[in-house]
Amino acid sequence: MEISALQNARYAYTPKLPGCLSCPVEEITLKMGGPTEAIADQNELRTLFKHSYGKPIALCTNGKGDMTKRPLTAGVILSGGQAPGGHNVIAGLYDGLKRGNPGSTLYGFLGGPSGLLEDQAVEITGELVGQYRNTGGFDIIGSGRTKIATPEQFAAALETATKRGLDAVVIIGGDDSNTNAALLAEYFTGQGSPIQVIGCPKTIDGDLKNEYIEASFGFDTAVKTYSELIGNIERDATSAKKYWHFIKLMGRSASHIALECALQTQPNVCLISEEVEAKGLSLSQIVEEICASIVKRAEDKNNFGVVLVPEGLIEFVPEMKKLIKELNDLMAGYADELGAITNFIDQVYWLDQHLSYESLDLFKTLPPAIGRQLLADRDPHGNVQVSRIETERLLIEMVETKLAELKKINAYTGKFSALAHFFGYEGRCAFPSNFDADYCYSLGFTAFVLIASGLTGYISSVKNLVAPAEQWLPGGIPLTMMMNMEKRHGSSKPVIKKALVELAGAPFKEFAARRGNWAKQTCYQFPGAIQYYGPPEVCDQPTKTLKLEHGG
Ligand code: FBP
Repeated sequence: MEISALQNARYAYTPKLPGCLSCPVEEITLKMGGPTEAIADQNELRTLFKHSYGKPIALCTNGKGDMTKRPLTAGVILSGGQAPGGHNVIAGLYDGLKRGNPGSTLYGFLGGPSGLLEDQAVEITGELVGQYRNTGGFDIIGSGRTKIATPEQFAAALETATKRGLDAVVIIGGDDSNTNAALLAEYFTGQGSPIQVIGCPKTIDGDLKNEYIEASFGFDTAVKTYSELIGNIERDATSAKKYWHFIKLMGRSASHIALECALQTQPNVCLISEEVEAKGLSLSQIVEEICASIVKRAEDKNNFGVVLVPEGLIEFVPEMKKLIKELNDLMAGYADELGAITNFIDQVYWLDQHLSYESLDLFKTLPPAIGRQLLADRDPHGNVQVSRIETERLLIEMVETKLAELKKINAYTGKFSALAHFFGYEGRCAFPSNFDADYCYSLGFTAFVLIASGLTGYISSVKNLVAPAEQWLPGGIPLTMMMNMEKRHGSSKPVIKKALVELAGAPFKEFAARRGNWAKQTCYQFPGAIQYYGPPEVCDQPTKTLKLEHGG
């Protein structure tokens, strides 16, 4: 296979490690804090996690190390959507294990959690991992979205792990996958097994973060990739002056990606789902907000612009949320009956008799393509697959209608021609930025430290990320500390709390203070492509979100 010049160069890149991990492993030790509590619902969680609740926070430091020196056997799983840097987590884990004892073994379970359930794995060798260092993608072992939920699945996971003689399983995933890691750790211990479970925070969506997890890996590279593309489109728009570009950005529920891209590129409009929900905005009010910018810019003969739309927007519009909830319930409750109706017109006829009056009304006003998308299959967690709903096209249609009305009353005299884009997959497998390459390698290496120190039910954590890597603070956070109880599929379940955009947080406040200007004037910024080689101020900067959240 031919290899690109950049890929070759990236093989030679040595990821930076935090200072306290850049020494012989015998000198690494863990400093343990006091007992911890969950963020909410402590009593229920204490009962559900009898063996793993309340463990102390662990911080890596230097001293006389007490990690085991015996050869270890670990298994690693990549879970959920791809995120740049996953290969480096595996590389960091592999290098840590080998530095601890060259006789250690790492298995990679194939295709996500199902690889563990079905015992499908490969041994990760130095040669194999060498082909993937500092590269994007999850293709070294593949990923998947299987949820470990039933008693049989938990038993199958333990059977595979025991059969392979594993000391530990490392799950690299988002909030749902790390919830699974917590449940698996509790189950293994409850069954009397010494097999440890360690999680690693992954997702481009940026919604797995809290006081202890400053960022999920992949967010940095993904937002920089999208911002490059948005900046290019902005420059094209300014050159041609004839299109309004509506750009939907991945991120599932949270709008962190859209917000960061807005801070980097200064578009005319950026919708933030969390704000839409907080203000209870309807679809027509959102359309009015977009039209206000179009009308103002048209007064200056600027019949072009850029609108950023977060992927999960429609689930945050109260009227749409109600409709989606009703559809979810119907699709779950009448799966066979509704599944047997294949024709859209017949599906609408069926919905006529089952949806509430308001939801039916709304459903009928939506373009049929959107209606079809809303009736498409749910993901394994029962969620609408928002990446498949063309919200950007829905908004364009509604804006066109509104502008036509405004034209009739002479409130708008411009020209409106719109183009729709969706950026998601373009950023999930990019070569990790230096930040993600270093962060991921450090997360993987830290996972090894947690394993060799005998911990289970922890997530690998690296803090102080706005400082140079040398000053990063690696450690482990008990997973139960990040959990609360939430309603899922009608019953209360322990889950890691998803972090949505905080309207009182510094990134949103910065955006809110500046967007008025952007709506009327052309203030675009062009971040350009991710740079891997060059001065640190160009190559090693974290995101604006991270800097603003940490006082930068
Ligand atoms: P994770 O939360 O699993 O990291 O997934 C992130 C994501 O890219 C979302 O932004 C998007 O909605 C979803 O995956 C799409 O997933 P798929 O490609 O499996 O449909």
